Amino acid sequence: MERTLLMIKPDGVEKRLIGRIIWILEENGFKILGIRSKHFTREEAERFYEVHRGKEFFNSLIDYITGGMVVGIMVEGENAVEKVRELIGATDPKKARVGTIRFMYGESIERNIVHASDSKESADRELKFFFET
Ligand code: FUP
Repeated sequence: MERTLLMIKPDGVEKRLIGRIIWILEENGFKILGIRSKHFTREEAERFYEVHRGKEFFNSLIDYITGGMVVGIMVEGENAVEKVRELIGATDPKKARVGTIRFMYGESIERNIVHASDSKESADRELKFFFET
């Protein structure tokens, strides 16, 4: 069994998609081990997205992610990291596979509704922003 973080971003919360996204996870056989909402400080958001520091979209990304509440969901299942990434779809909703969360609800590469950890190492690191793991 593997654990990963799915985070609903401020636009997902704004669009009232929390329940629907949890439903999609459960419907796909995942177990929800924890749910926590929070408002990222700038410092936390910069640490969360530290791999993108220095890129041209970094400041805009930090403005967006600190602009409202986010919801962290601890998800458990077999190959959860890879499978949850498949469920959310490509970063750019225009390129996301039909039926994925970003295809259905994402507006742009930045306002793309959700985040999910891209490796076991990222999952361990990112879960700590929401849960005492
Ligand atoms: P993902 O792992 O699919 O969330 O994508 P990345 O780690 O590549 O990007 C993280 C976030 O940075 C995206 F969700 C949105 C933002 N981003 C942009 O705003 N512009 C870009 O060109 C790439 C990423």
